[in-house]
Amino acid sequence: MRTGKFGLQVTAAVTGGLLAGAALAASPYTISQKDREFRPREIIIKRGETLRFVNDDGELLHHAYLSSDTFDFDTGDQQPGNQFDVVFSVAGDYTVLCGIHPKMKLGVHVTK
Ligand SMILES: [Cu+2]
Repeated sequence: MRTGKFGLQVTAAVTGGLLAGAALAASPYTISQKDREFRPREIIIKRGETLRFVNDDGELLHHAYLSSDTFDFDTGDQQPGNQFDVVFSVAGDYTVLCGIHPKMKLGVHVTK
């Protein structure tokens, strides 16, 4: 799954040119979802870098999402063990929430 998803981004970058920043990004930064928390709770990345949302809980579902004027995503319900990559293509300061656990918050600061 990891290889397939990355491969998809590379293909899109080569063919479309729009996702070149994503293809050039460093290895994804892992955001763990465990015990109803995002770990870490804050992260600073550069525009075009990828966060990998992983459900590290044994039984709980998680559902990370972000809704803002400039950027949004939605992982859908994530089963334990599931991972979901998000390329942050727009600079800004964001708060990622979990649709299942309202107290879960992740600060993402995307620099240019
Ligand atoms: Cu959650």
